[in-house]
Amino acid sequence: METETLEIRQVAPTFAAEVHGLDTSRALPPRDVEALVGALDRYGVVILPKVFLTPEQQIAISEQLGELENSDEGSPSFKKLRENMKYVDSRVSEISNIAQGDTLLEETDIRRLFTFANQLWHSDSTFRPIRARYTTLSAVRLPGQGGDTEFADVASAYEALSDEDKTEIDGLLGVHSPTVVMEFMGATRPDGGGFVSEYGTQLRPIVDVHPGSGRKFLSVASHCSHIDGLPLPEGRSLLTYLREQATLPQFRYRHRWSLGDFVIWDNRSTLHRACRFKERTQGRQLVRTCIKDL
Ligand SMILES: O=C(O)CCC(=O)C(=O)O
Repeated sequence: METETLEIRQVAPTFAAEVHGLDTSRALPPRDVEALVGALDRYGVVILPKVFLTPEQQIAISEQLGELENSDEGSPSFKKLRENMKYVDSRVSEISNIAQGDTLLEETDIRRLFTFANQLWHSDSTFRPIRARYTTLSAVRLPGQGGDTEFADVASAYEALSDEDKTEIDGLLGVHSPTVVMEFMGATRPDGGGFVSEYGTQLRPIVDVHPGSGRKFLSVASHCSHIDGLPLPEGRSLLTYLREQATLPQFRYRHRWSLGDFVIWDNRSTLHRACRFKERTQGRQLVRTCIKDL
């Protein structure tokens, strides 16, 4: 498909597209921003192959899509984490297993926990009062093998549900909190106690509507702990089923990174997860921004 300025090539059966023709070296003109938002509404995941953005260029493009999350916001533990990170600007964060001094993270480094948690299907910041509308990642350093990012099209997955399933989940609210993921990952406080969420819990519809496309989508990120008003086991059983439906192979796209790739995704119409790699022996570093869903 060609818009006036961009060449768009869909890369998975139902969603995800490479976009060519954007001049990312400077601020985007308004018509390109509009075309980019239109592509995100339509494809959910937009890939700009090998554009090699600097963190400053990545911030500039991200800010054209909306207000950026501050990675410290509401979270003293994130602020502490950033003290060790290479990019100290709180508008970016790093997905990385590399420490200052270019060594791999120590076994006990808490950042490893976050990268393992990213291997669960999720949608960014659903546990915060304001979820992330978009996330951007730039590939700075990649392992020899693995370390892909996988995406799922949760709008097409919703549409493929049976009418009976659609009726059953209509109007249900999911309860989101980082605690469910952190407990699953075995996170503990330094004193050995259990993980305590700094965000409380957020209620979000299990079936939401995307304002850009008008399509319904399944909101079943791993941070959705249970279903409001349903007994815990019943709600978790339903969530497990819906996550399976949302991530069936026909609704997936797997991004095999090349250095310099810049990927933007819409956290409403997609789920994503990091794929495993040999993180004890190989380095992987991506620069990340998150745009608030205001
Ligand atoms: O590391 C990846 O491939 C995915 C990162 C991720 O899950 C995130 O940025 O939320």
